[in-house]
Amino acid sequence: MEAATELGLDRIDLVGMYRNMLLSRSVEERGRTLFKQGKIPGSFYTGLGNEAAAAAVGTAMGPDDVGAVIHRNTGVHLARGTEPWKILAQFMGREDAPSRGRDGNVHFAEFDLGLITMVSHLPAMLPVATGCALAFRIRQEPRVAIGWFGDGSSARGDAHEAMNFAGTRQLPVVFVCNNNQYAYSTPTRLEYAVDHLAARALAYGFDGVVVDGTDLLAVYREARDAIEKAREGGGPTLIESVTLRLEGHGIHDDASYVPRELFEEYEDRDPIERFHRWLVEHAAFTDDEQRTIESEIKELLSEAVKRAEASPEPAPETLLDGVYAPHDVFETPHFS
Ligand SMILES: Cc1ncc(C[n+]2csc(CCOP(=O)(O)OP(=O)(O)O)c2C)c(N)n1
Repeated sequence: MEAATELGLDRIDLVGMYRNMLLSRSVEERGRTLFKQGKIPGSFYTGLGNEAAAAAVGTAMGPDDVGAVIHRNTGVHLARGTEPWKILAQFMGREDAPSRGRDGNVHFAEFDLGLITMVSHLPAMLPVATGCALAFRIRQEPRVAIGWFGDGSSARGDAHEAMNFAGTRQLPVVFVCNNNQYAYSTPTRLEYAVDHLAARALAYGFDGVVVDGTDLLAVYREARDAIEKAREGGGPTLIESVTLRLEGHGIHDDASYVPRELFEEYEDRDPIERFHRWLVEHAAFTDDEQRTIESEIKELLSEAVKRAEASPEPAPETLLDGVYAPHDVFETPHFS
């Protein structure tokens, strides 16, 4: 428990992050079932294996910080307060979902909770995170922006541009790379020639750290330190959180290109089971508590499915509503 106390986390925080991981996986499992029932259009994507990293960074963010999320970050949405029914409604393309049924099923975020919706073109949101950080600097607000990206996305120009700009201005932004070792079927050795992506930070003029993304407390420590450093004017950090995508890119992909042994290695390091063992050993977490959380999540999700299914699909004649900015008045949404 000492390690957690040093991080400013009490037992309630720890159990909260554990619950976040369980809920995140359960929401996605429910999504998988809905997909099999033909209720989810397109394909279906999860953050299986990335739960600890998402819960940890989402929890380490301050209330006024903002984040540009990607498709492996269900736990970040939950940590910011997105209700599970909205996520399920989003998966199903319903009218009451954050994207109101007008974008891909993992392209969503609740702006009011400080999250920015991703667009498909990865990692186009990193310059957006850097832009938020520039705005915070100009307005002299003690806020930090977080930009997530994947190992594959790191090979694109916009990743470099966002980090280079942030480095030159020492902006309050934290770049979090979910390095899950494959970009679709491309392994990391074909994505970059350095040992670790975090090594690139040196060239941009800021710190880079590699962390085991299956270790919740380790990710929390790095995220909290980087966020607080950025808030205090210490500039950006690149955190490379190493995990393995525990299934295919999406439900349509059998991941046959990933060696079986690699899956086995990472299944043994499942972030949820790993932190469960930690809680039992260090925080006297009981079977009763486990059962209570599980049954509470089960109930929450049956209600969530009902509420999501009750939300209509968007009416065809309204499909373009909200998709394009009005041409006469261009109002830029902004964080108050
Ligand atoms: C610019 C661009 N090229 C291709 C794609 C298609 N695409 C979507 S996700 C993906 C893999 C991205 O890999 P990575 O950044 O490592 O994230 P991961 O999906 O592995 O978490 C690709 C190629 C895209 N969305 N954007």
